[in-house]
Amino acid sequence: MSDGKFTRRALVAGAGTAALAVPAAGKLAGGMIDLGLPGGPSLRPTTPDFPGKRDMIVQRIRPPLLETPMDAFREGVITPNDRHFVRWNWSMPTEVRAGQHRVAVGGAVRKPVSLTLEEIAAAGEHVSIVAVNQCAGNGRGLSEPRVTGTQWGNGAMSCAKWTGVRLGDVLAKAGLADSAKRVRFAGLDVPLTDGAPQFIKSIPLDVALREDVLVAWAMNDEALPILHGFPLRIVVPGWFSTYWVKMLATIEVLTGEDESHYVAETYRWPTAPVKPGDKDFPTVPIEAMPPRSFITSHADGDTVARGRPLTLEGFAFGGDVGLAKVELVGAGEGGGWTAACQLGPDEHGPYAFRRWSVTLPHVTGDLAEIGSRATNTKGLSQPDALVWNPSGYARNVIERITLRAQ
Ligand SMILES: Nc1nc2c(c(=O)[nH]1)N[C@H]1C(S)=C(S)[C@@H](COP(=O)(O)O)O[C@H]1N2
Ligand SMILES: [Mo]
Repeated sequence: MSDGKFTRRALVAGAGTAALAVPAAGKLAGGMIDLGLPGGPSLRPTTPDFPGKRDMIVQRIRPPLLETPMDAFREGVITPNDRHFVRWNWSMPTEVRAGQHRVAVGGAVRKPVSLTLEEIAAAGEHVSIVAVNQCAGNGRGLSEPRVTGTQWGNGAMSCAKWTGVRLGDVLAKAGLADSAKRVRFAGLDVPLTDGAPQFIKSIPLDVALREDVLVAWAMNDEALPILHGFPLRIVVPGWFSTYWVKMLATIEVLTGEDESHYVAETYRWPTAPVKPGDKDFPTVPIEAMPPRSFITSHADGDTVARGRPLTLEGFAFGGDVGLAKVELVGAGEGGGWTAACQLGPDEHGPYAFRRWSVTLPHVTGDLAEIGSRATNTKGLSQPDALVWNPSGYARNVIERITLRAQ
């Protein structure tokens, strides 16, 4: 297991049944954290009480929405499983039996099949990929003006090593019909209210057949914890995690557009800039992630020594491609001033977090509104100003802090 070759035996026999005891509201131990959300309540409880988790920020208990505290990202470029953020839209089954689990593959296929975990694990080569799992609404709570939805700070993202088989190999078990256009996924979770749409998501066939799109059973060399979708989840490196369906139970091949709620009506954003109050503008699904970067060595308001060199550190990711560069930028349109940062080693490939650092030779005064700006290998850079949209999706504005010289 340690080399990432999570075996079939470990998946089927070792993992057995996964169950979750959700802590009761009002009984959570822990403290409070200020997420710095403008225009709304900013304090959230933190707790180590969720099974398999260390201190997490509680956005909601049931179904769980747990945010990763930013200090977790100082520890390294892989987020440990016990600090990986959690998001369930509707509900989450609290017990899953591996032995009874089946994945039905149907729709536009030659021969519909229902696969056991053994059959999934035997469907093809075992592949491990390190990739950032980021909610499309990450950082939504920082939107100004405010928007509706979970008021996340920037901790609805994490980076892990995912191991499984290629989705293409699983689809090959059923054989694609010539009419195949998209591939849709459903998990074991069901809506909490009658008539509400099930959380199902689909991706275009060319994406589904990418070499790096996985049906994964392991996360950082451990069986997927139930909170993260035991026993199987979809992993689409470079795309927002709304497509990374957990507790995968059904794969349905579609012959045309997906008219279901979570593709046709939500998780979409405007094709051109909009203002609060605008209506009936064209939208497209949120898919590939844009680049982002963060300073981890300092927080807003920290003091630094005047007349001395200053080293700043942080991490970045390129989105759906690798990083080209990270710069530190000063205040003002276009940056005012910029300093090239040194990128840490490319240890885990294009979809992973990567460290950066920069040393300013001589602090002469306050460093007002400084931020890091990542540019990916497609030439896409983080914007100076928030690209506001009504659901607060895909935030990637330069995140700024001010340091006081003393
Ligand atoms: N079955 C199922 N899969 C799901 C969801 C869900 O509600 N149900 N939510 C999606 C969304 S919106 C996000 S952000 C990610 C969160 O993954 P994580 O909890 O492993 O961090 O799961 C995705 N997969
Ligand atoms: Mo999400």
